[in-house]
Amino acid sequence: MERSVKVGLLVTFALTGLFVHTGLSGVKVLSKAAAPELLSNPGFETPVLPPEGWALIRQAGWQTFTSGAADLMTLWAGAAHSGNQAVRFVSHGIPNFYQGLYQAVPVTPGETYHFSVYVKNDSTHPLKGSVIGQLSLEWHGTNGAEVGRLWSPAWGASLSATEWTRFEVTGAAPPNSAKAHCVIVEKGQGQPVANCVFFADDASVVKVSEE
Ligand SMILES: [Ca+2]
Repeated sequence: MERSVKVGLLVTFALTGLFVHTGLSGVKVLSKAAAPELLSNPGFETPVLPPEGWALIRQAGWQTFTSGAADLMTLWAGAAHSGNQAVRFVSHGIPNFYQGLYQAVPVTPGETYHFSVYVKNDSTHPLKGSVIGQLSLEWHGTNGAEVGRLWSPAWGASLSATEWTRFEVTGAAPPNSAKAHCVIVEKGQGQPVANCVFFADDASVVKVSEE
């Protein structure tokens, strides 16, 4: 019974964002007030790029992965949600390609975690075809094996190029999980177009406390 109540709360929570449910007497209240940031370099401000410069994202504390093609993710000083830098993802035209970056953070089973990022389309090289981006929370056990995965909604060709849009995914760490890979991934799917660009900035992972 307690389990079903909690699931209902999490659904509401995911739909409405981080609001306090004062109307539900006797139910645990969720809040991220003062929750410490679990990511390092969440705003991609390190290392500071030289004028007209660029750097691979793996120089900035994030791990990268690809489907085999070249890594086309770099730190970028030409767009930022805050500070001066963001990450620039450039697409391949290779069907079903993917590339992404992640950080692993320790988690406690049963605790709820909230992962978000701001993304923006590039007005001069916007996303086209089937290219999308997405967040995932991948739960891993103490032996490293994945024990579950949650996805955010995806962004694609309709993503705004004038305003930053926040995407998020929230969920409870499952039994036997020890860490979460917090992933920002780009996927080509069936009909990707090469050289499409989106930017990502101000990622955040926090444990949602119960007050
Ligand atoms: Ca930034």
